[in-house]
Amino acid sequence: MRKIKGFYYVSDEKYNHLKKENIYECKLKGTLKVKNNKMNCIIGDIVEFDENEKVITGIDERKNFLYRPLLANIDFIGILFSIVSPEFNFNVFQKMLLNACWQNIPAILIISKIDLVEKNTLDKFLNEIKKNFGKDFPVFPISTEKNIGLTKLKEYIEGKSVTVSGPSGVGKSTLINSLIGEEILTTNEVSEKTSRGRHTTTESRFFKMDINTYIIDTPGFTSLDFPKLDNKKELETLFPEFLNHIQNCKFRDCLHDNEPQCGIKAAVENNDIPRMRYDFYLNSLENIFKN
Ligand SMILES: Nc1nc2c(ncn2[C@@H]2O[C@H](COP(=O)(O)OP(=O)(O)OP(=O)(O)O)[C@@H](O)[C@H]2O)c(=O)[nH]1
Ligand SMILES: [Mg+2]
Ligand SMILES: [Zn+2]
Repeated sequence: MRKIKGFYYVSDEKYNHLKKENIYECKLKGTLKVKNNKMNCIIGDIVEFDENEKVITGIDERKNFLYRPLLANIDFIGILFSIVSPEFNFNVFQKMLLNACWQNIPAILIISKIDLVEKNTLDKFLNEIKKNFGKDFPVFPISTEKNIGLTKLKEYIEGKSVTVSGPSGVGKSTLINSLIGEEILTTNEVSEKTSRGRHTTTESRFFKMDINTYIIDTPGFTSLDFPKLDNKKELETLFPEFLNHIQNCKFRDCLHDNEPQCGIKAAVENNDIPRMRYDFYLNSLENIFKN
């Protein structure tokens, strides 16, 4: 659930719904330690442990893991942005989406602070999202301030482990406090001068929201890397909306950049692929090796 200075906080709830959850402060067994390896045991790992000795003795194979923040066994990435204060950023959002797609973890978009805008501003914004990311992409507009949208979000994540990720100050910790119904996490106002958050949260931490439902608070990031890909051709696989048009490219190794008779560029011209997505693709193409 949590890791602090060499101690691992293990919950016994997941396999033991009947009795009250216990949290054990454990050390990691020596044989499980590979020197200086952050991957030895990470938040979200399913572990075997000795209740009396308070030692983790085994770690189950991970279903998946995320690098930044380092987490295991996540069902969804909840990408959280506020609509304003700080302002929504399409570029950063797409970068997060790209990373989620690369790690093969489904993403949902949670839009917070909708109490701060007029209804038609929100509607316009939601249309923009639909237009660029498809009508089936799950979007949850919420306000913790006015208690809007929280029930719907809760229903959607029931029985899952969801991480809440996004820039500083968008309301990640506030949302988690609302969802678990307790003021456990510290939150902080956005700076008036810069409209940015203050990096209040500094650790990733699992919270039990309900039976088998976990929500993970994470620190707001300052910068986000592009995925590290082996070759440029791989990038198109992270843009699912390109899939049906790639067969129309004349060249099999087409990168959809300067090549003639490109199916992707044709689809952009026909408005079958949103220009915003194509522009972001080109931007990524330039950056996937520059890590
Ligand atoms: N008006 C309004 N304010 C909100 C809402 N959600 C969060 N806030 C405010 O936004 C500010 C930042 O919230 P936090 O929860 O600390 O943000 P965070 O994303 O956890 O930030 P870091 O921990 O720095 O990454 C706080 O002052 C919250 O009260 C909302 O739905 N409406
Ligand atoms: Mg926080
Ligand atoms: Zn092409």
